[in-house]
Amino acid sequence: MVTSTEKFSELLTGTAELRAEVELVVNAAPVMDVHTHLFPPEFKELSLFGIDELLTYHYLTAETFRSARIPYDRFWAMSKMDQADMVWKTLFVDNTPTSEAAQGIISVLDVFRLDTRARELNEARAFFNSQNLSDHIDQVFDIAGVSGVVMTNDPLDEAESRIWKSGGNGDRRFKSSLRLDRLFNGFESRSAPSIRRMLDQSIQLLNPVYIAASLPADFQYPSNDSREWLLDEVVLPTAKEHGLALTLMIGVRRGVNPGLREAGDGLGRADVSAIESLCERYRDVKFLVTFLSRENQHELCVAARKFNNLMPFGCWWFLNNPSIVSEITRERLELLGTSFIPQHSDARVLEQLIYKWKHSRKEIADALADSYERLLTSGRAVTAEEITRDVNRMFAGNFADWVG
Ligand code: RAT
Ligand code: ZN
Repeated sequence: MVTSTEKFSELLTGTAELRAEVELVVNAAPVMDVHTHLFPPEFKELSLFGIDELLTYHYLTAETFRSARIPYDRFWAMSKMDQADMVWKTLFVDNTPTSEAAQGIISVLDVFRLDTRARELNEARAFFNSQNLSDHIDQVFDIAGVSGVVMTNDPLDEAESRIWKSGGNGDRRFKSSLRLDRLFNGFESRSAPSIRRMLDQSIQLLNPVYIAASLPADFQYPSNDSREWLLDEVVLPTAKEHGLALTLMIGVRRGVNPGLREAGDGLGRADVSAIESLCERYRDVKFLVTFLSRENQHELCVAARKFNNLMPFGCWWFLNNPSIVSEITRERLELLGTSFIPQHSDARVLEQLIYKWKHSRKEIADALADSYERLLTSGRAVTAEEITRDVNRMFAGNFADWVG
């Protein structure tokens, strides 16, 4: 009789069984979502869920303005429900929802067996309004196969700060991170000791898994500017002292069209050598890095081959489309083996976890299956056990390694 352990370590020599196994493992593997904008219910109005929040996601409002010729001010003056109705009518009733963000809505409605061709949102609203939030979080995490999410926490945000001081987050699945955009992008200027104090206090209060910042496409290091000063004098010494990794998200051009509000940011190609210089100068700090421009992806892989304190992660924002996720994942598998974090969701609204992970898992499984198939053709078969080991490494292990 063949035992299940023997079956697990059996060589998968047929392509059909190999591909089926990869799909099974990738779909079942719990994933640690290393960058989101989600919050647990204690954070009240910051904890977003339901159809109106899903439809007013900035990825979708930007698309709506391309088809509905409505002045920006008129749209922003509308209530959230009216905005959601307009997005629905424009992108889902008057047009076919082919974009990734629009297809995401369809995937979410479909999972909950809601009418994906409805003309009105009544049924969907009634469904989401009837959910108990904490049960709903459990259900969504379960469907998405997400074991935990990293929040984006701004230590200089007053509303957030009040919540942290009055008990903060009770749900261990929501990990915190210290996001320092206001300091890095010049909205707050303070002396080094004052920033140090603020960071030390925030680290004590929030217990973050990493320190983070998003940076513009023209970010340079070294550069003799305030960002270099902040990195050298405050942030990297703090990261070192507390044993925290530094997460850098590079390539955003904020406010390209301010009329679009949150949807108005663009992107630009950045200089990857800035990351090489940081990794070289701070060999004892671990860096998690993602670039927003498709053109930077290959250079990031090459930089990671040179510096083993550099962990590329995710297909960020405008890159989170199936064709590009597929391309980047293949490039990374070919250049880095399994030593990278293939994806993060960047979810702002709870149920986005469902579609973002469903869609990404498909691309990751296909890329991985092709890779094992090539290996088979070259003369080496893999086992189910090895597939599970590889997927667990990419979905959780690499991050655990980085954040301790
Ligand atoms: O992807 C997004 O939702 C963007 O608006 C940003 O939040 C980006 O992910 C960021 O963290 O700056
Ligand atoms: Zn984000």
